Amino acid sequence: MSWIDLRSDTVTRPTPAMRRAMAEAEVGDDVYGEDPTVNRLEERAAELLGKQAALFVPTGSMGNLIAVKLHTRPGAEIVVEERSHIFNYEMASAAAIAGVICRPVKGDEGLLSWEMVRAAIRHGGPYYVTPTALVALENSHNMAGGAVLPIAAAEEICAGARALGLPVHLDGARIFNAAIALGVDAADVARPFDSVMFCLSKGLGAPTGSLLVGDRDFIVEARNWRKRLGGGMRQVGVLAAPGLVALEESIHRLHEDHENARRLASGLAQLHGVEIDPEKVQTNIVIFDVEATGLTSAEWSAEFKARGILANGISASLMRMVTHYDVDKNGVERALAAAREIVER
Ligand code: TLP
Repeated sequence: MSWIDLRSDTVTRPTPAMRRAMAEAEVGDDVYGEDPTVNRLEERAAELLGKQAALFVPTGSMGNLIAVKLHTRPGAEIVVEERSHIFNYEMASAAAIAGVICRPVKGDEGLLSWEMVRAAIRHGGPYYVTPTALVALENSHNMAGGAVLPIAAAEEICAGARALGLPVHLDGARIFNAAIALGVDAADVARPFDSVMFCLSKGLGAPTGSLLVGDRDFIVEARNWRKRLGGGMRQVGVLAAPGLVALEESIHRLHEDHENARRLASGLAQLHGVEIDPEKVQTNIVIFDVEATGLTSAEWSAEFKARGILANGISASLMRMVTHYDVDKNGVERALAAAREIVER
């Protein structure tokens, strides 16, 4: 059976061009700053995001952790959206390694406003203990169905936070998806933020790697923290090379994933007991509620799997499907046909 894998856009495999680039990559010892391919990737990432400098990190989680660590001191709090990746999926690294706690705030369908953030900011003092040190946003917002935060809202939050002396980090794992949905450049999405992390290994299709971008001094310190976390990676040009291909080629086809996600959502919305508003699908993530079908998400996953479709539940009643370049229109139709069978079983 040929599988249609909609569990995540992390499952994408390197393209032939990426594999060639890996084989041919010029390399050196990156801990000495001598890997020319890594250096080119970092320069290109900074340029695309409109920041001074960038650091290649093995994962998005490490990029977020380094940012949290650098913007805070132990004993502080960071304001995040309640479904954010930093709060839910990073093994509490903010607490375990940076020594801060997350103050989760419920956004409107995942999207925070300055009013919501401001209400969660705390100034410390003998009773009102933990002071806020950082605000961290996510765009697109993975577990809010790939929702996109408009530029004006991001600007307002960043300006408000800055006026209170607080930096703002962006978990931009899928910043290029957000930029396409907004019809702007990634640099426009990144502009108001002090630091941004984005991933090469999601819809862009590179086998691994993320970039942390920000001011030059911030990135110098970030490099020290990457080393401290065991992330001095030596001849890692073989991994940076597919990242360069991703930045040249993959960005230009992400809109296809968004079209496929909308097609998927519209088809699912027709099915009895499946709840989703296709109008709200802005990028490549489709989250739908299956409670009214009488099956749990685990049962849906099993039923899908029996029909060659891979998709995970993200709660007892919510399923997530993520489109990417290994799933074409036919794959979407196969997933919809399977969903139809499950509902009509
Ligand atoms: N997301 C993964 C899972 O961890 C949930 C996925 O399948 O979507 N920020 C965001 C918004 C992410 O979605 C992810 C990964 C990360 C950070 C972490 O990236 P990695 O996996 O490279 O550490």
